[in-house]
Amino acid sequence: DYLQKSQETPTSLTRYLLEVARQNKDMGDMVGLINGIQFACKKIASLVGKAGVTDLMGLYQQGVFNVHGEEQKKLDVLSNEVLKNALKYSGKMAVIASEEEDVPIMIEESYTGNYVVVFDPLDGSSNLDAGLPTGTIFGVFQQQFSCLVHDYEESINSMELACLQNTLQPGRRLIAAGYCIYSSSTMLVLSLGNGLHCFTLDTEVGEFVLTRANIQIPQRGNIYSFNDSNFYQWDKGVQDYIERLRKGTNQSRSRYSARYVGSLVADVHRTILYGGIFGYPADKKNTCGKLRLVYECAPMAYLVEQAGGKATTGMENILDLTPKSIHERQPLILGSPEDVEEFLQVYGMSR
Ligand code: AHM
Ligand code: MG
Repeated sequence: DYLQKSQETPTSLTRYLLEVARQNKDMGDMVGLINGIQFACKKIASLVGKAGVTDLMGLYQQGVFNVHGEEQKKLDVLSNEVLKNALKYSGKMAVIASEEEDVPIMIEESYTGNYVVVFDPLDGSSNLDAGLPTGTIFGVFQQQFSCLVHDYEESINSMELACLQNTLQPGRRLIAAGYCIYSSSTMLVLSLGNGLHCFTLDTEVGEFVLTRANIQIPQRGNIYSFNDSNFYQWDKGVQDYIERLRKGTNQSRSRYSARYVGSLVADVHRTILYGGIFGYPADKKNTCGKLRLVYECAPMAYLVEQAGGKATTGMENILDLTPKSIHERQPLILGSPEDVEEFLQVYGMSR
């Protein structure tokens, strides 16, 4: 059995994408785009993997802060460049928005296509120096407004406005999303709107290969993943819910385990595979939560829904929110459908 299995040709991501393009004639460009992203993820995986020996750990420039008021890591900056370049030369891009860029950027005219990609190139980078998991998150929209300058006299402002509007689309309009986790193995988890599929990097051949197709999140889990140190800063509804899980007075009458890496990609990946609930709610300090709607919450919500799960702010479905600004933050609660439903009930009672 083992011999037979090892001789079968596994489905590589490249082969999967070619098959998608063969079956859907209008997906050709999307396939080119995802190919660009998979190349960038391989490159970032390699950079992250040898960061300790190539002096890539630590800060980019001490005392220099990004748009979020945080000091960027060397690998934050590098990963952003790698992804930007891969997208640019895919020839399919119109606009990109990144956690590491102050404003959305229009891709050079010669390479202009129709897609808008929002991304966080290296999420959880505070974990890097300890060798803990990090990840890349991305979402793809269709361009809504042309950013091209047809008339040289047209003001630069209207071009910038079009760029911005393209990136402020509700998650419901995503046509693809994914994340890549850099951990004990590198996995690209992807949806083109047709279910959620996981591809693991086979480092010997340098290809992502399909390791889980049509992933379904368990209906209910027994793990909760919240930053517990914020407990006394949370709303009463969140506190009540977490206390039920700790005491075992919740609907399933079982005490939940706590797991929290502090790296969104790792915490969401585990939640999708094992079930349960992940949350970064609002608290007294972060009154809108911490995570960014455009390139963290919305793509993750899209992927969790593709696996049969749910994602909410506690008040609204994440995918229904129209962002007002590119770096807007929102509370994010996601996971197994029964767990998220129970959260909404308990949270709703306290409002
Ligand atoms: P980053 O984009 O600066 O890396 O921050 C996002 C990270 C997420 O990966 C993670 O879920 C969260 O911040 C953890 O925050 P905290 O340390 O407050 O629990
Ligand atoms: Mg991030």
